[in-house]
Amino acid sequence: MDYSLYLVTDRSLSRGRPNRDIVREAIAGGVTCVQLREKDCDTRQFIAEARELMTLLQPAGIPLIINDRLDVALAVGAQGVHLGQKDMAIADARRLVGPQFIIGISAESLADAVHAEAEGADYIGISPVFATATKKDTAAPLGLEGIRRIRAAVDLPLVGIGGIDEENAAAVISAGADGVAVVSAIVAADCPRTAAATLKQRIEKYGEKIA
Ligand code: TZP
Ligand code: MG
Repeated sequence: MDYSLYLVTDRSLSRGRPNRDIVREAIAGGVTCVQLREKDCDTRQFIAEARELMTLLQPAGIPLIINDRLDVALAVGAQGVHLGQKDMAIADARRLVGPQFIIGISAESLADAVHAEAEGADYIGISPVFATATKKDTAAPLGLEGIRRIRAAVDLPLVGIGGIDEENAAAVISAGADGVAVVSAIVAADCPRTAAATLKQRIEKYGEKIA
């Protein structure tokens, strides 16, 4: 599983462009994972959005992760679900799916991250790394130091989220994250394809330095 450039959708930030357009461009720019995040739509539309993204992502071999809704993920054959601290517990989710299904969780503290690993999560979203206007109810930013501390305590893949852009993406990786998850840096960009490609370049450049 390659979490290095992880796009999280948000239709309210896409300047009227549908998810399919953003995701098509992001694939061309090199995203390695996509999460469909819908905070404001009914179940039937959520499933329709997810199916549409599956038709784009499957041929590209890129996994689709569904935010919050395990039922939606299962209905469309998505590869995983992303859960928050108040969503279904990992152990409960795992009872409903096989071992291949990806369960990611947002950790808002070192304790959350350690607990997520013990419970059997497949990856951890470190949330938020920096302050962000995209999500209103975030915990206090964990910063690069928070990534370092979590990296030292858990072996799971770590994905930083919150306020990440092309200027700070390499620092997030260099602090120990396996990937960066972004909303506005791609979704709200004039050209989501170029934005994804630039982020990818920043991340890969760091990879070369430590290789
Ligand atoms: N979870 C923690 S921060 C965040 C989510 C979904 C929003 C990140 O958005 P952006 O625009 O990349 O800062
Ligand atoms: Mg949630």
